[in-house]
Amino acid sequence: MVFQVSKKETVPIEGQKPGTSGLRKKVVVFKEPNYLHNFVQSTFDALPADQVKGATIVVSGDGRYFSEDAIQIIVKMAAANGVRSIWIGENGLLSTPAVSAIIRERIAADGSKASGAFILTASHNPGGPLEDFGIKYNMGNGGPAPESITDKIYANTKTITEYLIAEDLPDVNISVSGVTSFDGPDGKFDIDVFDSADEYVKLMKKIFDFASIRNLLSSPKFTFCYDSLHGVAGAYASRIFVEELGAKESSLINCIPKEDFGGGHPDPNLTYAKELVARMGLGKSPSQDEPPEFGAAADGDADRNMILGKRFFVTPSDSVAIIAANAVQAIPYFSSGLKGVARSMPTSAALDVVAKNLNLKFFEVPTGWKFFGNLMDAGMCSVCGEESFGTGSDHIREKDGIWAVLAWLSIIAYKNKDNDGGKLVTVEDIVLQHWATYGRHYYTRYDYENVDSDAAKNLMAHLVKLQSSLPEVNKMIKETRPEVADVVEADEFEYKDPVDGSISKHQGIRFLFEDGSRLVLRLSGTGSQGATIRVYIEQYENDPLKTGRDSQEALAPLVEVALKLSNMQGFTGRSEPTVIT
Ligand code: VG1
Ligand code: CO
Repeated sequence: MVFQVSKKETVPIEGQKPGTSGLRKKVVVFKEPNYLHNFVQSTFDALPADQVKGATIVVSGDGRYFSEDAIQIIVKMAAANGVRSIWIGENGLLSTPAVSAIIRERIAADGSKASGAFILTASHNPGGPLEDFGIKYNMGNGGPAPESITDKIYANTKTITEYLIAEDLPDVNISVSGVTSFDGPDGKFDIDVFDSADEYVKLMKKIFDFASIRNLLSSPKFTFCYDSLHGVAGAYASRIFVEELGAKESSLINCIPKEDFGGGHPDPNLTYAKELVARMGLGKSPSQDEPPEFGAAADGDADRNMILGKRFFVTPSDSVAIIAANAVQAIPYFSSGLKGVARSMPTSAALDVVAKNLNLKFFEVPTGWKFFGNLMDAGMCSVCGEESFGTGSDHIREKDGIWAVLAWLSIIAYKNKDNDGGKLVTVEDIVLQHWATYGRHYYTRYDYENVDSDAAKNLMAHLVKLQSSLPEVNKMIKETRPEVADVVEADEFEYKDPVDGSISKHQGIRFLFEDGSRLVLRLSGTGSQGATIRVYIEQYENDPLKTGRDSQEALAPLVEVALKLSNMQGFTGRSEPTVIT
C-alpha cells in the first residue's frame, strides 16, 4: 500500500511562541484541534528544505502524558512532509541529553544520521491530563534550535493555512525495537524504534573512567542514592548505576518512568525532591537512618541534576565551578585541558573565579542552553552550567543530568584514590576545600510562581525605570539595610554572540554592587500559565573565616534590599516566594 498525503486547512492559533526551551502548555491546550499540528507544520516550514525532505528526524521525550498520541501525529506529519526516516526511542522514551547524543552519534545501517529532533517534554513541569506538555526542536548539532529558527517557527504559526498529514499510515508500535518500512508518494518511509539507552551509555563510557567509579561504589565507606522523580532518567539509571557501575538496586528511588511522574513535580530541588532530601538528612523531617554519602536527582527529561552530600547541599553554581576545577585530573575526556568555560548570566560567579585562576576562556550567556551551543561548535567551551540545576559539557549540546552525576562520582573517586585506610573525602570536604581555595559565593534564588502576568510586567518595568537613577537606588538601599554596599552599575543584560554576532536583548535586570554582590531579576520563559518572577541573589566572600555561614542568613540583607527595590509585595501581593533554592 502507498500512503496518501492530505492537505488540511487550518487557521493560526495564538500563543505558540517557543520560550526558553520550546513550547510548553497545559495538555488540554495541546489537545485542542490542530494545536500540535500547527506547531509541527510551522516547524517543518521553518527548517531548511533538506532537513525535512529525505531527512532523518528523531521523535521522543520524557514519556509524559500525551507523548504517545503526539508521536503518532508527528510521525504521520513527517511522512507527509517528505521525511525519509523517523527514529524513536523504545516507548517513546529518550532523555533530552540522549536525544542530543543520538543526533550526534547514531549512524543508521545505510550510513545516514539524523538532522534534528522533536523532543516531547515540559522538562521539570508536572505531567498528567491536567498538567503540562511541551515540544521543542533540536538541530543537527544536537542543540536547541537557535532564536533565528524559533522566531521563524513562531512567525509561521501566525500565518499558517494548511498542514500535511498521512492519515492512512497505521499507528506505529513504539514498544518494540525494529524498523518498519512504508511506501509513500515520494518513496520509502522508515520508522526505526530502538533501545533508549544504548547510544547514551556508550558515550558515557567514552567520557568517564567507569572502572574508577565502580571501585568507589564498591567501597564500604561510600553510599549512594539516585532519585529519578519518575522521570525518563529512570530509563538510564539502572543500566548505568546498577549494571555498569555495580550500585545496589536499592540505591535507586522513583526510577520507573511514569506519565504523571507519580503525581509529583519532577524538579530536582530542595522543595520538590522531598524523598531524596529527607534521605540525605536535609529537610524538615530527615530520615532516621544514616544518610548516604552521595545523593543526586534528575528532572522529568533528565537534563537537570541536583547534587547532595550527607546533610549537605551543593549549589548548582558551585557544582559547575567544582567540576571545571577538577575536570582535567578526574575525567579522561578532559585530560588534554578545557577549551573554555561558560555560565548563564544569573549563575553565580564561582565559575569566573576558577576560570581566572586556571587561566581559562570564560563566557557569560543568557539563560537557556541554546546559547552554549555556538561556543561549543566553535571549540571555545568545554564545560558550562546554569544555576537552575543544569550542568554539561561539549560531549553533547544539552545539559546532562546523568553526566553531572558521573562527573561528581569521578571527582570523588579521584579525591579518594590514594585513600586506602583513611576517612572518605566527602562531597562536603570537596566543597569546603573549594571555598578555601577560591572563596565562596553565597547564593539563593526566590521564585514567585504563577503571578498575574500584568503585575509581573509592571514590576519589571518599574525596575528598569529605577535603574536610570542610581542615587535613588542607593538611597533606598541605605534606608533598608545600611550595611549593604552601593550599587555601581545597573542594566538589562544584553548578549552579543561571539560566534555569529547575533544580539539578544532584555535578558534580565541586573544590579551590580561595589563589593561584587549581584541582584538579578527576570521572568521565566518556561511556565505554562501566568508569570514566574525569579530573583537571584549573590554575595562573594573570600575571608576563609566567613565562608561557613548559613546562606539564607548571610544573604538576608540583600534579600531584603531585593524585595524593597522591586516592591515585590506591592506589585504581586506575595509576601513569600513559592520556592527558595
Ligand atoms: C528555566 C531555567 C533555565 C533553563 C530552562 C530550561 O528557564 O531558569 O536556566 O535553561 O528552565 O530547563 P526559565 O526561563 O523558566 O527561567 V529545562 O530542564 O526546563 O528544559
Ligand atoms: Co529539563
